[in-house]
Amino acid sequence: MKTRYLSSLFMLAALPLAVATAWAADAKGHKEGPGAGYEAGAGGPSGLAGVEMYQSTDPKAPPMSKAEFDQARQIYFDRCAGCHGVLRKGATGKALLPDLMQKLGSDSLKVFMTYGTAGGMPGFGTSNEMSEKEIDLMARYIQHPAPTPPEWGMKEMKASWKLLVPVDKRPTKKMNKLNLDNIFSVTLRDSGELALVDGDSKKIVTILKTGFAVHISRLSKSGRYLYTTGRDGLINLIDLWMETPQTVATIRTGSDARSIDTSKYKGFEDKIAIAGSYWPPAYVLMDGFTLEPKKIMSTRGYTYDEQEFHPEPRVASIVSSHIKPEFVVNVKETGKVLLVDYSDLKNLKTTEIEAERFLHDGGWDSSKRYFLVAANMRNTVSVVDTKEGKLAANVKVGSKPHPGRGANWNDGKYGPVWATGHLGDDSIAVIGTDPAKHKQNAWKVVRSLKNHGNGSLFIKTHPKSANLWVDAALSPDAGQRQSISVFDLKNLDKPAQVINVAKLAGISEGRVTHPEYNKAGDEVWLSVWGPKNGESALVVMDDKTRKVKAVIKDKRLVTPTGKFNVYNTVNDVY
Ligand code: DHE
Repeated sequence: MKTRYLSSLFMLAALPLAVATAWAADAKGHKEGPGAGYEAGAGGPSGLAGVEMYQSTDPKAPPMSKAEFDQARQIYFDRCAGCHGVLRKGATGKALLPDLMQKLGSDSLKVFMTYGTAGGMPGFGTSNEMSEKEIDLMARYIQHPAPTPPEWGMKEMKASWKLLVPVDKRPTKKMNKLNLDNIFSVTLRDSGELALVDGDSKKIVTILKTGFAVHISRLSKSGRYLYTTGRDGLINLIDLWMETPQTVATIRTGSDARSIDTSKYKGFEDKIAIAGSYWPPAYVLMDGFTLEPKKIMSTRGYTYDEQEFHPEPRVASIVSSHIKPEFVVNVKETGKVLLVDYSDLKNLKTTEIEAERFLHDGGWDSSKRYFLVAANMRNTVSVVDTKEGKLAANVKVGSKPHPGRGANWNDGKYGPVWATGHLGDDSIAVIGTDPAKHKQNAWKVVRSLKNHGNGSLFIKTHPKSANLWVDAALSPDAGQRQSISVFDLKNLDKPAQVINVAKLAGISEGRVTHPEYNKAGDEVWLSVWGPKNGESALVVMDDKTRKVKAVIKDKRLVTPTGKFNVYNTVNDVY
């Protein structure tokens, strides 16, 4: 790692000074350390990679054939777009616009791609992720104008929409004997599937085909319908009442997507679904029972702070309010949180809240009035007061907060709190969340706990538990990423117990991630996320004893990552 940084610094010295300085300064926007590799696009194939696009060429740039352009375009969307943006106007990484790229020239660009940058851009050559030939191709590609992927409007959505089982052909009562509240919906990332696992018997109920690399599962208010979104924007609507749960409708809402949720407010239960897209930058409101698209809303616009136009502000997390007919939509690049009132789709009202740029994932506080969302590249957690419809606070935390949905508990000293781990350091920020009864602690980091490693993705507890479970799934240290920290919430001055869960499951290569409780709150389920062609497992830990209760291994469990317990997801218990 050190050698890579040193070599790239050395190479930087060989560039024209002004250009190299500008580049090095901008490179600070890139990822550093344990989070490297966890960026949109770098995290998995993008839905845009296979999309045909128009090749426009710049005569000042080195030539490319159509076949080379198509290959480079695919590599760009799989590996680069997450940081640099679809249109290369820069997102968390630097803008890669043709005039500057031509100034840098092919040789320098090849150096950056091969060795990475001091600011944290991965060395695609040194890590063998790209061959010399591919690096040459990419160096030429980014000197030409960026192709624009097709937009995806109502016509395309409607054409992709499949109502496989109409509502009147669905069961009128639950047709299986499953305890639906305790079903776990498990993402099988690299097989483009979803496993439904019975939390009581620990047996796989069924495996369903989905979009590729499904990102999240969310549940309708009644708990009957399960929604998933693939990175390719394919939404599956699954009816859990069927004898064997099955997909009853699908639609593609875009070509690159991460978020989905459904209406939970009284009178609107199950009725409206919402999906967010990375491309095109938009969200769409749909019929919750059929996925028929009703209304598409673009998120293109101006950043909240500098008020610069951004052509592709991606939709990150979306949550559904329990106290109002509203969805909370977090727009990454502009740093705006939208409260979308779905009670009248024809006369849609949205409240636009200035929060912070690079919004990503987040969750409710225990009262479900405040939504806390990580602005990861700004080391901030933004707190939105959904009752008042305004920003409550921007709280400075550690390096690159990544909470998943976070964890809530009633702290003996500070009252109700919510916590997040970090990608960029080993701290866990504990934030006071009760301005009514604990005003002095509200929206302040009241405790900072020490995780067993950097690169934490997810943290979890349960109202019935006295434990807090925190992963370090992206730690560069193998032992750390295979382990989980367990803190005693009654005595947070005591260091965490660190458990190597992968070892307990007999898996030598794997990341331990995404703790999720069962409905009762007495078991914690963990994924041992192994290689695509290797072994993975789900490990069920007894929350009280912190001992293994069950190891679920099955050759169908390919790269399990996120797990969503039906009851806890419906009710936002975390
Ligand atoms: Fe995620 C949540 C985006 C990579 C597993 N991820 C989210 C959310 C967003 C997001 C916007 C919040 C959704 C919501 O609540 O509505 N994730 C991204 C990316 O852009 C990124 C960095 C790169 C990419 O190309 O997708 C990325 N994510 C990953 C992974 O590599 C993970 C670890 C493994 C995987 O399955 O792909 C991963 N992300 C998850 C999980 C959640 C999630 C399990 C839901 C957490 C929860 O408990 O709600």
